Amino acid sequence: MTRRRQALLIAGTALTVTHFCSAADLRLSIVGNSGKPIPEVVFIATPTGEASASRTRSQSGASGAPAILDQINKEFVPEVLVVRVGTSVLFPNSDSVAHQVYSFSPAKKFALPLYRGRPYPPVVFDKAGTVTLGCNIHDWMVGYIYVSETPFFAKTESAGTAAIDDMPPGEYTVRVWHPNMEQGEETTARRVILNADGPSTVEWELSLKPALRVPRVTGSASAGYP
Ligand SMILES: [Cu+2]
Repeated sequence: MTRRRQALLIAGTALTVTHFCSAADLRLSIVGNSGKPIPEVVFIATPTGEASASRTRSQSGASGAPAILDQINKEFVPEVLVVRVGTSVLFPNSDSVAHQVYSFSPAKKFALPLYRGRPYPPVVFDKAGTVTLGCNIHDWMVGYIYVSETPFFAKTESAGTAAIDDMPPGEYTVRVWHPNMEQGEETTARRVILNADGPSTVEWELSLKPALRVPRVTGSASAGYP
């Protein structure tokens, strides 16, 4: 059976989940084919049916505080940031060298000037989708902003786990995204029924492609740049 067919079968399966205490929390665990946990995986839960209706009142858009995507040691930190649609993101530069951040992604095209420190206002991410960031000075720098249409999102930590707490009970479509995953994001979709009587745990296995990164330039080869 091909991997794609397997993924489609998974997508069509309503999940049976385990409930053990009093909050409606959703927990996610992601491992690769070798069983190793995968960090930096975005986890999106979209309410459907009753969960969707009960959520309408409290969905007031993104919170006011901007999210931060820093530049440290000539890398984006974090490499993957997930925000609700409408969120402002600040791009401070914590390095002594200047960076020039840009994106050509349809969900948000922008280009900041060459700068050090924190001189520019935040960028508002007003359309759902994935945004790939680059730096015009350092070709190897790559970062991602996942702009979520729902407020129910999380990102896995180094142990490959993530959690979304205090969710309204009901039915959700849950999907995952990672910049190097082999299958398409939509093929990861699963239906999850979340009951009020306890957290639900969903486990996934995800295949990643090797990350194709431009090698870092070090030493004298980069000496001419600001
Ligand atoms: Cu740079």
